[in-house]
Amino acid sequence: MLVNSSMTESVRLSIAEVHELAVRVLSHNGMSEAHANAIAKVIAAGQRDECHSHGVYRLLVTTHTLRKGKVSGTAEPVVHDRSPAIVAVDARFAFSQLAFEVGSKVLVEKARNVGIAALAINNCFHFSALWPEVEWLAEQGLAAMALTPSHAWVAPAGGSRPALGTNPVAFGWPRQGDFPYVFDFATSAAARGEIELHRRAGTEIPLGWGVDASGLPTADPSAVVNGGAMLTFGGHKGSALSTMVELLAGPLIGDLTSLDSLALDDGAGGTPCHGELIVAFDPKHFGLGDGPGDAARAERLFSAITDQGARLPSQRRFEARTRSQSEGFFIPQALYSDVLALLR
Ligand code: NDP
Ligand code: PYC
Repeated sequence: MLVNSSMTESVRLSIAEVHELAVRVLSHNGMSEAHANAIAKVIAAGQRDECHSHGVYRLLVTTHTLRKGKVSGTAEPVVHDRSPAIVAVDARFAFSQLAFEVGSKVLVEKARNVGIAALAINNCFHFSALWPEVEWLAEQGLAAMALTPSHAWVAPAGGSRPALGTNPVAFGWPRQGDFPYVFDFATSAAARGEIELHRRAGTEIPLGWGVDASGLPTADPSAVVNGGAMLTFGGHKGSALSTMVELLAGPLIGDLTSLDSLALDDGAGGTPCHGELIVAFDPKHFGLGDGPGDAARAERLFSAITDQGARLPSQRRFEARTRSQSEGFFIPQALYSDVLALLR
């Protein structure tokens, strides 16, 4: 660890140091080794890829949720084999990562056998980005989608009262000899974590991210968080997509909506608790994967995007990853101090 002299308010850490710090903080706050390791992996990966809203910052929220006694730090996930194409994992009110680690292996097996398969994770506290999951599935040669609700912080298009979660949608597509094609975004104009980071830094948010308690557009992150509402991206389109996420990763899999999750939180300010749906497609069963034709058509599409100077989603992330692997990365000193305080 090294303090950057030109940016005295930042601290440089390596990926291994963040992983170790995360394990230490989570274990100190009562989490089992298996959960702490599974969570440390996604937190270190988030920071490595410069996804600041889902990196080291998340240690504050996860620990707060542990200390409030909301989440189990030790419950082992239980797998329910529902059908040849469906596996459910009951996270038993622990965080989602260990449930994904266990369930995703069964998901891959089922997708390879049947062609398309779904993993439903139930009763999980969910704080993480979804790209680590679809990226891993793409590395196994599968196309994949992941959806999850959150807390009801977001107003539907045309309204001003929160009813929807920030509800991310992620997609991964396997590519030969390259990073997979991956996108992962909240269906709100920005993730809640981005607004929280602006609030911590005392900076304004772009107009269009949220409204204040009177339903008026605001650049003040605190006004959005305290009594206001976040907005969906793309107006009614984001609103409908977000509603789809609520339905597919909520009632369809026997789990909570973002409204239910916020009610369950009961003012504790903890991580949302609900379900997650992950669907995997094995290209071989759909006729793709037989070589040149279809995979090449997908590659021509990617080239048509990048040849004109547009970038593929995740490209920034992959570049950050390469940089972080050799140089480490900087996090704000204030965040580092707040995380160290969790060891007391
Ligand atoms: P962003 O708007 O930052 O990015 C969304 C996606 O768009 C990324 O794949 C990003 O790639 C890509 N992208 C961004 N700019 C461009 C561009 N100019 N051209 C092409 N692609 C681009 O993300 P959000 O704020 O919406 O979400 C951040 C994270 O928050 C997500 O990982 C999401 O899973 C997580 N989240 C988790 C929730 C939960 O309940 N667990 C709830 C809500 C969000 P790149 O990364 O390379 O920039
Ligand atoms: O950033 O919107 C968010 C979020 C919600 C739950 C985890 N991250």
